[in-house]
Amino acid sequence: MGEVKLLGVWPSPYVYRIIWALELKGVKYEYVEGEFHKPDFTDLLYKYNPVYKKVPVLVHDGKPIAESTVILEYIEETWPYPPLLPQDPYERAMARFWVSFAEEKSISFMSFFVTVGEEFQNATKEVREVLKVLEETIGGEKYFGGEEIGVLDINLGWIALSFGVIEDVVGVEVLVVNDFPCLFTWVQNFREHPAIKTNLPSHQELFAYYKQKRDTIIPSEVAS
Ligand SMILES: N[C@@H](CCC(=O)N[C@@H](CS)C(=O)NCC(=O)O)C(=O)O
Repeated sequence: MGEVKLLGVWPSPYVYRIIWALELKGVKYEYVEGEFHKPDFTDLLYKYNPVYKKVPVLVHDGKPIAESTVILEYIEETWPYPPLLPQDPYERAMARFWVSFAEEKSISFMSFFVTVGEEFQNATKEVREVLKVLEETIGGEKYFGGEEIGVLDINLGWIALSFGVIEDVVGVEVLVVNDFPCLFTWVQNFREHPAIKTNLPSHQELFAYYKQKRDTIIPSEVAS
């Protein structure tokens, strides 16, 4: 298996993607959790990811790989079982298509978190549209990957990880059971999976983190 190290910071949703994938595949790894203001950590990060200087970075036998979607592909090729991508080439292409869709649309969720007024109304509308597409895509399946967690589940896992917290911080609920019953069930299924549920931060900790983050971006007199 070789030596596997993961560089991350708490509570990065991109880092969680890699934690979940490694856990699902039973890969033994050392998690190096750091903070961006600590030089010991940033020296290491800049050495391993000089282009973007972002986490996650996976270091396999001394060789660094950056960018969560690239790391997920590497993990899938290096430790193929249990698979995160379907065996059928067309189904694989479709899984990659939806990963690309999810990556592109994640910007709307960011706007939902950091805007007010008309911009916020537009972002909320966009988030609803994206959720509607995802609702139709998952339909009655347990996971986006079918009976097992697949690459799209991992990619979208941040919704199960933190979107509920973000809604609480913003004070607006969008992903509600009446509007998105299949996605709502998926959030529960995903969070309940044994490899995931032991690797999720608490709602309370995340709330404090996101509240503080939003307060620094949007002054309270603007937010109210
Ligand atoms: N596209 C990257 C995004 C990673 C990312 O944005 N990581 C954040 C933490 S959540 C980061 O390292 N930011 C660097 C900084 O804040 O200095 C990926 O998928 O890995």
